[in-house]
Amino acid sequence: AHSVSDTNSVSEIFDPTQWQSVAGFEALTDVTYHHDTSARIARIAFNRPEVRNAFRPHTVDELYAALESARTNPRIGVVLLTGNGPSAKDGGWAFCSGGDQRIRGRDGYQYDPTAPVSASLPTPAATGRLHILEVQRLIRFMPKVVIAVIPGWAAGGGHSLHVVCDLSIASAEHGKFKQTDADVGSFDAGYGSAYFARQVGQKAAREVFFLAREYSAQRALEMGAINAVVPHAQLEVEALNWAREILTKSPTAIRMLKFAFNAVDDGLVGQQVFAGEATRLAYGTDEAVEGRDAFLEKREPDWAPYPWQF
Ligand code: S0N
Repeated sequence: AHSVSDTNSVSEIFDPTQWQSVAGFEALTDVTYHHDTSARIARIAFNRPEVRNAFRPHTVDELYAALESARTNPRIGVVLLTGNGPSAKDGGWAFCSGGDQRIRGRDGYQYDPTAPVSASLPTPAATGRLHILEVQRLIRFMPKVVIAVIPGWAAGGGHSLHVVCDLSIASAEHGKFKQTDADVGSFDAGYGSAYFARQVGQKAAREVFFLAREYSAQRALEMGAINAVVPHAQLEVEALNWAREILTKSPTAIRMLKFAFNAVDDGLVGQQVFAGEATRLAYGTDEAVEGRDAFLEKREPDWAPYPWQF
């Protein structure tokens, strides 16, 4: 066994033969970012196991940059979002425990003056940030499948992050869930709560938030909050299996299905995202090409070959 304090290791259940580092992202500190050997699956992991993978603003900047890289890479179809571990301090495992409460100020989370500065990341703000919500939107609206791979605690804003992922798989032995927002005077009033209630029902969601009790991976499965419970040692193997199976499907069908599932809860923004994909499909038809060409050739379009289908 090894811990992330060993320089050569990422996480105890990380298999280095399956992954390669991503050029330009080697200097990340709070997050690790890898592609699988086929460069079609991304693994992005919180890397602060000593604080149960709590995020500070710098963590969120790195997470956003890695997710954006995966989003804009046309080879990548699936993203595994996970947490490295265990903690070298006490052996505890975490997916993510939400915002780092040590640097929470009155206007959001403060940049840690000791956090590394990188030219490729935003300039640290003088004011507090709550930009984990920007990460939530990136996950929600990226046309790829994002799987939360939960090796330990998903608490607070970490619980919200797994909620917004498309699928969630948790460790049977160490996967634990707790929505602590009401314990620490915080509240995710968007996807973290209201969308969670869509997943598990109003009564269960209110119980999770109002009582803030710990619940197990098995209970999360029974509630419909996650998709599978897997033996801890097999967690990343199984996540890779799921990702590889998804990669055998049609990218366009998966993209349209993700945005269809989203649209019903996302209002006009959901419609806009789905409509953008419909426009992309329409651009590929001869009918749309005729409209463009007619304009460029300064003539009336000829729609005759295109029936009013029923
Ligand atoms: C995760 C818990 C339940 C684990 O308990 P356990 O196993 O007993 O470990 P501990 O001994 O408690 O922890 C080990 C060490 O890690 C530190 N630590 C853990 N979590 C944090 C944290 N979030 N911030 C800072 N430090 C943390 C412990 O202090 C301990 O350190 P040492 O060894 O030095 O004593 C348990 O740890 C726990 O309950 N953690 C806190 C969970 C929590 O309340 N998180 C914050 C909730 N709020 C948010 O996340 C808000 C996020 C946000 O930005 C937001 C803003 C607007 C709208 C929405 C959101 C959103 O996304 O929610």
